[in-house]
Amino acid sequence: MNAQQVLDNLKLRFPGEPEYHQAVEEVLSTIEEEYNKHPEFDKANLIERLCIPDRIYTFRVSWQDDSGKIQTNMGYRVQHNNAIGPYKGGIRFHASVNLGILKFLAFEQTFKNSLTTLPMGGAKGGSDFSPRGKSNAEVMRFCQAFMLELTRNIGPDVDVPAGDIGVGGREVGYMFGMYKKLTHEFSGVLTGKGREFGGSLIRPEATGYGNVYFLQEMLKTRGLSVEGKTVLISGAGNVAQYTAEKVLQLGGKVLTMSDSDGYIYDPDGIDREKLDYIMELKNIYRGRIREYVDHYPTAKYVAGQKPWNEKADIALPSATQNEISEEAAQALVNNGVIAVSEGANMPSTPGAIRVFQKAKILYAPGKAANAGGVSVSGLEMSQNSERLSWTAEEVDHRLHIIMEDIHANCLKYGTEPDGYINYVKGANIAGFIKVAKAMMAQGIV
Ligand code: NDP
Ligand code: 2IT
Repeated sequence: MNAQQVLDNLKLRFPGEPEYHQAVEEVLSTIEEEYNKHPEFDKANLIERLCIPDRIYTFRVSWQDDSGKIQTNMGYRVQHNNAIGPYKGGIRFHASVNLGILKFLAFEQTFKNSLTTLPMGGAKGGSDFSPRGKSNAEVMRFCQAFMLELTRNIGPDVDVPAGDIGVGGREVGYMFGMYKKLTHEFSGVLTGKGREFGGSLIRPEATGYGNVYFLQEMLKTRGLSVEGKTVLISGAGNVAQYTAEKVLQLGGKVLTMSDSDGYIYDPDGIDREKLDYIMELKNIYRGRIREYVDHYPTAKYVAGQKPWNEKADIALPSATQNEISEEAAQALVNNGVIAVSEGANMPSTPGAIRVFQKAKILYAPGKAANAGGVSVSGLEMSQNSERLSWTAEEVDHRLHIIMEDIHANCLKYGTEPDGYINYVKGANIAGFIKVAKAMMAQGIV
């Protein structure tokens, strides 16, 4: 294959989906050489079959708001690839959601899930519904209306959704309830469930913890550790919160957290008590991060900005895609950052990645570093199948091993002649090979 030709062709066929094009370009540019070692792949047009989703469901969701008005939103499920297992991936509820964004996420998920060592294909779904400012009753009615349509396309052996931006335990619970009501079936059709009805211990923590375990592995390659390091975190949601928790446990100092309106910087560090405040603020009161400075006046709130101009040793982007521009990456590097590990999906723009790699800092792409979330989802599926639940220690131990394995695989395929580890290349090739072999074995389908 000629990666540029394949990409140009996809852009022509699927215009107006820049995030999808961006994700495909990053993968194709790093796997081209490996792919071309296997002429049988090209004969089977493996590359187009791997880049274009297996199928996409699009539907209208109608629901009634508290004032009695009937609202409509769009709902989607992108089933990208099920060569190595049932479709698996989160659901995002956010005003910015569109098909191009979900196609990028489903594409990435396919490689990420392959890296986890567990048998899961790739998918993603969501809606342009924004839970922000909605009452609990509105969120429930929306989740029910969304599931009314999605039910027929998913199943514990078909496609197993979970959370993502705007979808946490509350939303998964409402969707699970509706699925159960419609199908008369109690199954492991969603992951990230409440622990009382089949949810795995450590699933809420898994993405953030997993990212920090991956960071530890990266730091070890340079004889370093998290202890004593200053850390910038973006976001204040699920991933950001448990990233901060693990950094604190390991003796790091968290300086920032953010939401889509701005960021807070606490020069004394966000300690355990302050993190508890943020968790309560975000998870129970669904408040805004700016409220932090009312409680802790020695901290500052910077409206409309991202935290990347602050000086720190480590950056852990945990909010959303393309949140680190090339200029922001340069600012981080100029300020002496030693490691960037992505909790979010594709938070660094292509220009930012080039800056990190040119500076030869430790840089891990989301599909490797944030794979802990979906890994524990996979472990939740196993527990549901055997109708058992494992202890928190058992799940955390397995998560740790999985993150170490992913790191080892990145090393295997991404170590360059000068010893620099190109984690983007390593993750893409390792994720690709397994899916490619499975697809070849299964014929043209
Ligand atoms: P949450 O909804 O819990 O939190 C999202 C956080 O990011 C919020 O603080 C939110 O602020 C902020 N944010 C969302 N959209 C934007 C935006 N457009 N610009 C700036 N800030 C934004 O989501 P998660 O923590 O679950 O997800 C965060 C990232 O991690 C996403 O990229 C997701 O795909 C990825 N991820 C999540 C996994 C999971 O298990 N949950 C697994 C792997 C990756 P606000 O409140 O203002 O919207
Ligand atoms: O991006 C992701 O990996 C997730 N949102 C988690 C997916 C899952 O199925 O747990």
